[in-house]
Amino acid sequence: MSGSPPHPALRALRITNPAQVAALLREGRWLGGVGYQAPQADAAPMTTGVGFRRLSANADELDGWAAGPGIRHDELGPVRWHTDGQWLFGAYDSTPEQAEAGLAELAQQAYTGIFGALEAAGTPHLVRLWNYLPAINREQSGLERYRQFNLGRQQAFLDARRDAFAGAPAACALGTHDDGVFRVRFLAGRTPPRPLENPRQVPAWRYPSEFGPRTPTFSRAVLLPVCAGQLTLLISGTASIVGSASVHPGDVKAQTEETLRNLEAVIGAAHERGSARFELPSMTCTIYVRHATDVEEVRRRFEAAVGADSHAAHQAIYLQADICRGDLLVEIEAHATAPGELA
Ligand code: 3EB
Repeated sequence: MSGSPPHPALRALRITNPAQVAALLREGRWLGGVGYQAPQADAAPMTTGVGFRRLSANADELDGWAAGPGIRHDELGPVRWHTDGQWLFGAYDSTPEQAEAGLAELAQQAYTGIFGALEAAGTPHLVRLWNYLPAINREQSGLERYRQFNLGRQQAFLDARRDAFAGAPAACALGTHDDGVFRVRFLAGRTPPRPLENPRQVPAWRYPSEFGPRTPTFSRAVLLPVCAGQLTLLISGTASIVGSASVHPGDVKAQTEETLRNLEAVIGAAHERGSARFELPSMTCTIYVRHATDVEEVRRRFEAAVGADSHAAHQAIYLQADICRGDLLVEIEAHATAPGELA
């Protein structure tokens, strides 16, 4: 890998001060990000908020990406993006009416549009996607809306001859209750990331059909060389699933502990695929809790695992969100960058 490090560097930032975004924009280094405040017109380009109920004081921070310099804006149909030619952060927003009508065809259209944008921009390789689905668990026309989304998403990957199974990007899919807009945010690059699976779980793209007619298109994590000698680990939304089954129904403590074991297992998988060393206490986490009343219990378990004084404990953002299976009460995603090379 040391022969051709990707340039320029990609940096993950948890932004506490909006002035940071303004400064990065002026320098041509702001790629984009996800904020968790109420949806509003972009405060800065590519930073539209997603309206979750915030359960921690730091939840007005935003998860952003910087690269460049020389970042430019472009758009194609309903997809818009920022790119420096090496890295790309993009956004798709439906109308509320489109999302209300159903998510199968809409997800297929959205992803087809995203793939077209990635080809046009010359950054074809998806790294990470963030999917925000209004009424994710609602049954509609005989199929739960999350399962509708899985149908359309997988079909778009197949139509575009992209890896819908092994080799899929990292992702999360959360349910929103804000303005009814189906949103997708995505990070892509000129070179493919290394996908990772969790040895405790069946790959999501191989789930049995009891979880829906088409399987979810995501890997448990990706390892991404972001500049010479640095790897970023992006762990997808991780929940209380062992094999393919949700475990500990109704028990938020046990679900949180199972989720933490799954995160450790994915970190272990990363250690087999690269020399970078990651540990959960120094990762940046976003924690989604289905019931706001569970947040203190989840926080207690999380802080017991990572240490109350750790980076992970201080940085964790807690949000109320619906999770893609009705029996899941908590989901945690995490990322970090560390020195190392792919194995
Ligand atoms: C799971 O493991 C929990 O459909 O993109 C986590 C991360 C989940 C991503 C997605 C779904 C997705 O199946 C749900």
